[in-house]
Amino acid sequence: MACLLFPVVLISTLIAHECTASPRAKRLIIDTDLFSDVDDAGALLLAATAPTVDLLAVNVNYPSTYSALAASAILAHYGQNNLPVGVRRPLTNATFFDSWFFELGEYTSKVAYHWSGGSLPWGHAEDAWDPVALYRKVLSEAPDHSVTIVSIGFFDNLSGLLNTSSDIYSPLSGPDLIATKVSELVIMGGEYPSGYEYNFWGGNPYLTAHVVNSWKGNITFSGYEIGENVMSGLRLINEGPAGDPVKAAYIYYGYNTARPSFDPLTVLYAIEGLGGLFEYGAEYGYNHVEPNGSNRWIYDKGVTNQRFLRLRVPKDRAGAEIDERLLRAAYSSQGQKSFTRQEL
Ligand SMILES: [Ca+2]
Repeated sequence: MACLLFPVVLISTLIAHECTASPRAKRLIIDTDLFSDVDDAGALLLAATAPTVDLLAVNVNYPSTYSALAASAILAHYGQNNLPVGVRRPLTNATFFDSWFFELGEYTSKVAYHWSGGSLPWGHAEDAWDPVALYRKVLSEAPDHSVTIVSIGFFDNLSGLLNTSSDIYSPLSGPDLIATKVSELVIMGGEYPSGYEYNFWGGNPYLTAHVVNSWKGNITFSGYEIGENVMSGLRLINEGPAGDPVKAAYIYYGYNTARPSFDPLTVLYAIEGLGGLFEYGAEYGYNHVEPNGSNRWIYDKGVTNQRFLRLRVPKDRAGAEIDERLLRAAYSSQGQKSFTRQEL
């Protein structure tokens, strides 16, 4: 890991000197649901502020106006004012209600309103890109084999990309454009070696199966069992900068409790690779998704382009690392933000 734990008191002075950019930025596209869990917000914070990342676009795979607007607001707060945001259609004004546990709160509409900004300010969700068109534009403009796509939600947008043919952006079909431009698809979803996980079944599981079972390039899977017990967010809540939108999101959503770290862990792998936190759970084989969204790892020695992750450190150590990263990332933006409407 390039950046390990530092006392919070040192953060503001160390940021300028630690985690300096590598010679080659990693080009990322994030595909997020940003709706029914808050860890997507933490993941966006990490991706938007990482000095080694060239964030190309964010696609939203949950069709709520507030999901798209909140993504834009969060990105703008961390200096990504012009980043293109796509969202799956048709849009609704759906807001999250925790009808499973009655313990979680809604955050996307509040973040979207109070931190309105970026390419989709409040009231302008319909101006968002079609996510499939945005994929094709951004991929066509990128150097070959240079883009990492991080999927931390559902699969509608990626399935749509696979179904495309030539257009104004590229003469290539979706699969050929992916083969030419994408270096790795990193997916938070499924359980390993087998299971039944929400990102795979909670949207349209047929589309999950379409993407996972037909994608030809490199895929790395971050399963439910990785993030489930890695808790994070409390330090951002307690020690984060006043007026930070992701700090607010964690407060609104979890009522001052830590949350599992599915998406921040997945983005951290996408940015830095195995580092000190991860190892691969299998040296060969591939993931297979059934039409109901359940999955299992097929140990086929003839397939080596897919992997799943395992933690190589205790869950508390991984949680502390994510907490430190979130805090450091939030403070790193202090010189960039233009305004906030709310002090927390
Ligand atoms: Ca998610």
